[in-house]
Amino acid sequence: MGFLSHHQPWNPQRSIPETTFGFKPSFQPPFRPETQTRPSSTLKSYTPHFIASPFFESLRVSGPDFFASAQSSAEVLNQHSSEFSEIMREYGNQMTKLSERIIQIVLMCLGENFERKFGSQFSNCHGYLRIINYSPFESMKQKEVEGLGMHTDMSCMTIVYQDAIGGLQVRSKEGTWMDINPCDDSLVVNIGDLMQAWSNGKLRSSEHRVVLKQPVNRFSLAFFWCFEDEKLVYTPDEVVGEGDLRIYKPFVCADYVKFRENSEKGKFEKVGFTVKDFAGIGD
Ligand SMILES: O=C(O)CCC(=O)C(=O)O
Repeated sequence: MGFLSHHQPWNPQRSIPETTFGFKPSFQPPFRPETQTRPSSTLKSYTPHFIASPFFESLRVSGPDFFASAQSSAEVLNQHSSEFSEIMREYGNQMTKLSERIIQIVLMCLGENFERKFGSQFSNCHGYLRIINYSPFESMKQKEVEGLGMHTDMSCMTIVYQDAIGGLQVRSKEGTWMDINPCDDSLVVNIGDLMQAWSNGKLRSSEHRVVLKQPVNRFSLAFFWCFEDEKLVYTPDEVVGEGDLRIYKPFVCADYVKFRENSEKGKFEKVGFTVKDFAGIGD
């Protein structure tokens, strides 16, 4: 299990961006050069072009107070009213609730009564949003470009909204790239590295990437749901299962996040090493 699609029962007359944001956010001009002179708190939440790829830029809005976080970053998006921050609060809170619900279902699938036994392990999880803008590439030079390179997410779980442009791809166990086509009123749910380690590999953190095939702006909004920093990530014996071997060493969540951020393989926090490199036992 890695990627799945969640059909959201929103108002069918309105698309997800309209329903969730009240408008389709305008990223043109997205994050302007004046950003360079903004206070460091704003800059920290902004990932400019040429870190993940020449086309990718993003803004982080963190929970649990999504409103306050959005307020401190709103200027970068040229959003001066509090409407933007209110929408981020609503969206962040809804995604938190949805993550809690999905994790209960995932635990139920892992074993009988597991949601009751282990639900508390996820009760201190927190989430953050990444508002992502992919800029158009020069179609005269290339037919398609990599907007975001292959990576796994650090989170327990990620919920992605993508606009109608498409480009998200997931790698199968066999190594084939599959398109995750945009679908009205649907969100993509992806298991992340923390959950792969916690489940002793029973849930797979899928490798994915974004390939831009049209020379137009692409917008996505990802919600990353993660363990608290101080959490010791350790698979309970029942989850490992009788006769099965433990394939991850216990580790503190924040240490893994630091490992990813400092990884030399890629400058962007998510590209490069995975939890297997960090805490895997054996091959
Ligand atoms: O832009 C997308 O559709 C996916 C983004 C993503 O994979 C990520 O931010 O980790």
